Amino acid sequence: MKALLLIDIQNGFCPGGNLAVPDGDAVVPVANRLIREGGYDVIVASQDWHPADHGSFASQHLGAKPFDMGELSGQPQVLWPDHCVQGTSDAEFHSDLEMDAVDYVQQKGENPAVDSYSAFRDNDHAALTGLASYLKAQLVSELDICGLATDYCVKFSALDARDMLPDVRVRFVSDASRGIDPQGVKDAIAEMKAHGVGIVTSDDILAD
Ligand code: VGL
Ligand code: ZN
Repeated sequence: MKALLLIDIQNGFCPGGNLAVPDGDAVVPVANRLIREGGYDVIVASQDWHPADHGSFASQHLGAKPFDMGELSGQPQVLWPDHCVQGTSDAEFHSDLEMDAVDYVQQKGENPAVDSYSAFRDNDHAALTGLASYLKAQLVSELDICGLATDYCVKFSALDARDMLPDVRVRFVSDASRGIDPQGVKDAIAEMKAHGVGIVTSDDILAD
C-alpha cells in the first residue's frame, strides 16, 4: 500500500501564521495534486497541536525571545513563538488543503514538557504517537512525506519513518515542502539522503 504523509500544513506555518515558513502556502496546490493524482491508498496528515503553555514557546521562559536557544526538560530546545495552540485558527489546516481525502490525522506536541517535531514520537523518544501502528495496520510499504517545515518536522518524521518502519520505502517530496532556514534545508536533505530517504519531486511521482 502507498501512503502520503502531509506534515503540519497549518495556518501557523503559512504566511500570516505565528511561525510562518517562507512561502509555506506554496505547498498547498502541490499537496492537493498529490492527493488527487498521486495514486495513494492511504493519506495521513499531521497537526502540530500545542497547549497554550507549551514549553517550546519562548513566552514560557523568563527573558527569552523567539528563536533563542534554550532548554526544555534538560535538552537543548529552539524557543519558538507561540504557535499552533489547540483550538485556535493558527492550528487549523490551511483552508485550501483537501482534507476530505485525508484518512487519518495525527496530532502531536500535546505534552508541554517535550517538543514533538516528528509525527511518530516525541523528541526524547519516550512517547510514541499512534502513527507507526496505523501505517503498519494499513500494510503501508511506500511512504512519501512532504509539508512544513523541511528542516524540522518533515526531516524528523522522515528519519523516524526509516528508523521505525525499516521495511518501508520512504521518500521526501521536495517541491511539496518548504523550510525555515535555507542552510537548514540543505543539511536536512543531506541527512535524509544519508539515512536512506529518497528525494523526489511531485512530477516524478505523477509520471509513475
Ligand atoms: C515545527 C517548529 C515547531 C514544524 C513545529 O512543523 O516543522 N517547527 N513546531
Ligand atoms: Zn510546534
